[in-house]
Amino acid sequence: MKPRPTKRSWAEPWKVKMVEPLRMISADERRRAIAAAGYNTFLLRSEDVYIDLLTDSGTSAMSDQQWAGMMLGDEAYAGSRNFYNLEAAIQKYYGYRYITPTHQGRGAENILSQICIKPGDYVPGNMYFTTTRHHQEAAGGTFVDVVIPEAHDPANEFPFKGNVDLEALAALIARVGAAKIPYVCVAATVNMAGGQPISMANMQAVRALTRAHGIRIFLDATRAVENAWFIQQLEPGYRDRSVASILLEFCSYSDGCTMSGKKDALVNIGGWLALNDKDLYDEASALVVVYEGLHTYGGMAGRDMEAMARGIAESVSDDHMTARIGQVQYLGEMLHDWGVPVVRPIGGHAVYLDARAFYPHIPQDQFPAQALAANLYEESGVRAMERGIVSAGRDKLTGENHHPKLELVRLTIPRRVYTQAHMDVTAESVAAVWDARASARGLRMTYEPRHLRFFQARFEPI
Ligand code: PM9
Repeated sequence: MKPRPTKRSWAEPWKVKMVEPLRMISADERRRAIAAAGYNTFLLRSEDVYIDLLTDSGTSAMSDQQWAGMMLGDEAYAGSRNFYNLEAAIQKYYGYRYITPTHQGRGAENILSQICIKPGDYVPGNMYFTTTRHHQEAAGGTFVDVVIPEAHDPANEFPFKGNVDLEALAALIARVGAAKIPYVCVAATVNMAGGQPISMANMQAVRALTRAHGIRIFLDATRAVENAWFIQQLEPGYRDRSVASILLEFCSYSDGCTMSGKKDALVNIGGWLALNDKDLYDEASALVVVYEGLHTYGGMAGRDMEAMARGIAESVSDDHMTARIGQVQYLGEMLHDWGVPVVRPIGGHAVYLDARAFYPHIPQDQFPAQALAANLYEESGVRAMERGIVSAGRDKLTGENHHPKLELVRLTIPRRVYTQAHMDVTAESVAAVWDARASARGLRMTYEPRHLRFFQARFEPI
């Protein structure tokens, strides 16, 4: 008999009411499918995928309460009752004053960038995100990475690797002047660093520094509830506070946020832009009508706004967050225990494989993370996403490839969708690719789109 573990486990605070069958296609079919997709997992058909860990964006399972809310959609063009429910939920849980929905996160990023950034401005942030930086650059700004150096080291165990490097931010302000910095873009958690959180203490310090210079802070709140859970678990003084109260305090140190509701807010589509300044909001809502729709729907159906309002309330539940991040950590710790190189500590929404450590023989210009994601699909039907040199794109001035220190493959866990058994199968599939690492080959890019190339680029094996 094995010794009985003494731990007490968490379990999901829900049970399953409806299922969607999955299907695994044969190894031959997978080989053909990934070749036809140009070795880019974004270009696979979803019906050829067994376990889909491409993204946690828009892939959550909604609750019965959310589905019930869908039936209460008020599809009026203007002033839908669901907008007011959504506005009230954002005000209650995030604390911002003025809100306009957008079709998804990048819609909000576009509006914010256009109203705040002038050509020649600098936008510091705790690591780039693809769509965020794209809109900042399209508005004429230059993104400056001010995340702490630990964030660029996959093995570093620092618990708050999403923190802003205050000295680097102060140095930028001294170098270019506060007038050239329309705002600091703070992401919580930091996606490209491995879903790593930023601490409350660091956020307070960023607020103090920026206030002294009259610079605004806009939060990328896409996974701020997950960030609040990490603060509760890891930061002294927050263990007895609810995730909801931590979220509210965290947001209070910013002047507004962009949001992709497709992540934390447990919906399949939607986002918002929230601002505390009325004049800025007026400018934003004048642009929303150009790009998104009227300011009371911003590209969303009434029913989708209702689902998001209800999803926000569900997302801040402590039990939900414990199970959500618990599942991510279950997968990550299993791989780590088996000696598979993953970004440490395990982040909030995904487990990130360190492709440099997998394939030290493949130079970064031969796209090791892209190759690893393709190999994982071919091996097992598990779909992951490249987060390395392909995602990083090119320098907007020189046209040269960015060479990020982190060359990663992201196994992203949708919320309330897969079971521990799916995590076990995923871990075993990754381990099989790890065992076969010596024979892996790099890729050559055969088609490069002009914008956000990782979505549509095509490759062939070298
Ligand atoms: N994130 C993700 O898979 C969607 C596809 S990749 C662009 O991680 C942050 C931190 C995100 C994010 C999307 C957006 C954009 C903004 N900030 O996809 O436009 O992770 O709703 O949000 C994806 P939308």
